[in-house]
Amino acid sequence: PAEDEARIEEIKGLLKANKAVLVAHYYTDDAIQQLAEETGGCVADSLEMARFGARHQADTLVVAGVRFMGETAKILSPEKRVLMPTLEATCSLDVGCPADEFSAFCDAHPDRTVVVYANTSAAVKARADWVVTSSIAVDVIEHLQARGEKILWAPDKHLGGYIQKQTGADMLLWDGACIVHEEFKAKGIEDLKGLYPEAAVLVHPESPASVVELADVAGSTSQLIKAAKELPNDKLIVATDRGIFFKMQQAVPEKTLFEAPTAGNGATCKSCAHCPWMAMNALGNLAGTLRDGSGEIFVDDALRLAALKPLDRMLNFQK
Ligand code: CIZ
Ligand code: SF4
Repeated sequence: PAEDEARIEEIKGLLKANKAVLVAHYYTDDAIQQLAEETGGCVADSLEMARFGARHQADTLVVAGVRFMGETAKILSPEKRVLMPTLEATCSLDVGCPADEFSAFCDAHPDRTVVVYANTSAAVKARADWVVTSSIAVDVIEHLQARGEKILWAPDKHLGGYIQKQTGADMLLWDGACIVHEEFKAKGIEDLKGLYPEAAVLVHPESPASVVELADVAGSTSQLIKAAKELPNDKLIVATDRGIFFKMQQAVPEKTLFEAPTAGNGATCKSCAHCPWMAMNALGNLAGTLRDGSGEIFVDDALRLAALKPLDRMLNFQK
């Protein structure tokens, strides 16, 4: 629509005027991802978003995603201004792991190395020995296991259970879940496979074990996009936020992508394959934060330094 066109032009001007760069997650809406691409920003998973933001020369990073991604950007780049289209965009994993309860859990298990998923608050990261994203979680846990370490993992129990199965590591799991991935149903995927037996199944391991078991490839968003290119199949059933279809279809324009069903019986679900918090990022509030700086992220200095340690371990980790 013409209204969006005008907004997009305005945002392009504001990005320049603010020496700002737009960093967007794969799960944000197509218009945001496209704008990030067109303006020299990046569209990526949370690990690559963090790396891109830290390396970039811009004065201001505009992070389109959820709160922890903006916080991570600020922790890694304290000298930059970090803006988000909305400060209300959280994550069920972050909400389900309050720092005080988590800290008590760690205190009760002092013999374990604390590894947390990137989808956590700065305060939870500050209590951890390691931060990981789903792109490198298995590699890091393998490395710790080889050193004989026992793990305390938080917050996603499905991802934790998947890593445990892959590595055989001794892992004590926090009881958290992603409201989007938790909705994928094995029955629905099996039914779809019945219709398209030649289709490959791609699954993000935040999904329940019954769904991951059906996967031809399980992996992070960037790993799934890579797999879409490498697999010979020209039909793909994809169990992750449907925002990923923008980049995945670009990567394999000739292939047919199917959304994995979120209900086995056609019933509606809470979140239906699209994260409600990612969806809060829109052209209107993106322009708004660039105009008035309303969505700026601040992280207290002591907290920042404490959270930086386990984040740096992740960024410096070589397999
Ligand atoms: O589910 C998420 O929020 C993901 C996949 C984040 C990430 O690591 O990119
Ligand atoms: Fe959190 Fe799930 Fe949304 Fe990702 S998709 S931000 S894990 S609620």
